[in-house]
Amino acid sequence: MGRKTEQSRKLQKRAEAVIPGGVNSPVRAFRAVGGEPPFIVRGEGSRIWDADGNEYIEYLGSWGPLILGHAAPEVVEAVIAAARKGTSFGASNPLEPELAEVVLSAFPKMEKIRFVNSGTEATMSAIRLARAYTRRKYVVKFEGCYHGHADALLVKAGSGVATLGIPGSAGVPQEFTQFTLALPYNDAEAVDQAFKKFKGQIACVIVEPVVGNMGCVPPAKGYLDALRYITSRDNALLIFDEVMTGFRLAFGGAQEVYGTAPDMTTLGKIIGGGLPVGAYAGPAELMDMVAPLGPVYQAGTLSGNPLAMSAGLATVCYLRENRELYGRMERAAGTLVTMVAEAAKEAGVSITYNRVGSMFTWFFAEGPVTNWATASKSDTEAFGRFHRAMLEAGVYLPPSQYEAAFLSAAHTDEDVRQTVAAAREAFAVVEAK
Ligand code: HOZ
Repeated sequence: MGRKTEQSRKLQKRAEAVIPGGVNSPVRAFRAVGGEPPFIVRGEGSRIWDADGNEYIEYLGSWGPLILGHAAPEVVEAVIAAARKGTSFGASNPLEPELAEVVLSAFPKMEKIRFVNSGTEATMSAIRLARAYTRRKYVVKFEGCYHGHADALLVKAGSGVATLGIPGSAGVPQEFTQFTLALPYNDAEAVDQAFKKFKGQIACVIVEPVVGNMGCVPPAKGYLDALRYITSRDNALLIFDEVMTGFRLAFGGAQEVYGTAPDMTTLGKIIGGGLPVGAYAGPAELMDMVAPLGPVYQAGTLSGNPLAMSAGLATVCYLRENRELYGRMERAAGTLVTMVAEAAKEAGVSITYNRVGSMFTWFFAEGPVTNWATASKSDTEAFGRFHRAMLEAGVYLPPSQYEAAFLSAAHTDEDVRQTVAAAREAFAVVEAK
């Protein structure tokens, strides 16, 4: 219990005076877990350090992008080299087609890609394109899935809105979401019914093929294929939101792991190597509808920014050349989640876990977690106690039950061992209340 907090506390106070909640993204405020958010001043490999000098093993990875760990030398060198040549041109630069080629090589069905600045922009633009292509209005999404904070997608959403218990948002007129149908995840029958009810009117189904935004929830066997079948049957498009899972679960993302090909893919996080980026990709026939070739407008001052492109390129090229990393991360994450679950059992604490590759969640819930209905039964108070105890012990987990954790290529067996030891002590605190 020797963690110092004075400097972070001061910084939080200072930030709160000028930034809503002191944060630039709500879930960072630790409201769901209690305690004070440390201000991070440095990261290296699997570790971060806060303003008071506390060191943490961390499983946030900047919410997913840092698959190679903090300040990976390849990425840092690439960004420095790019910055020396200029930080932004507002004109095309050679790194854009270079990154486009490498990213597209991972997704055989995607022929063209457009880079944007965030996952929110990526999904918003993909849906605009799907609506233009199909000339239809309705969009199907799933409860507990989060596709950024565009108005039409803030319906029964996961991530921060689920964390704060407000799965929509004030300021979004009902008219803006009237064409959004939110259905339970992992329930193909519900999708079939919706397509029967709205026959010929649904433009697309957008899904996180492995959900990360209600915690990690994998698709049931055959579920993604069912989505593929139902959408194709009605000439609607299937969009895989692989902002989290792209290059995370495998080089070719969830579509490689599960063998189901969508019509469009949205990306972000890892393809920016820790700098702001997003992208949407699809067949040329579709993508050529985007301006300047077609009538679907979408633009951005910093899109294709050379620093972001260089960080993304360094990251995905490293992954392409070192694919054995995926097996290594999967084994380490497997050991971690099962050993922590065993520690929970020994302490008499009820948890269940989901893991796909290197993304995972320990749910403070009894039964299997397969959708939002089951995820939302988690004991979030117990999760909060666990989170605070882990932080005290030097382990930084996502500050929400409804966000996936990520293990990086920089995590070592020793990190895993220390994390399990910390969890053992934390469960005693969880149990004691
Ligand atoms: N998009 C990230 C994963 N849910 C969360 C980042 C945030 O909301 O700050």
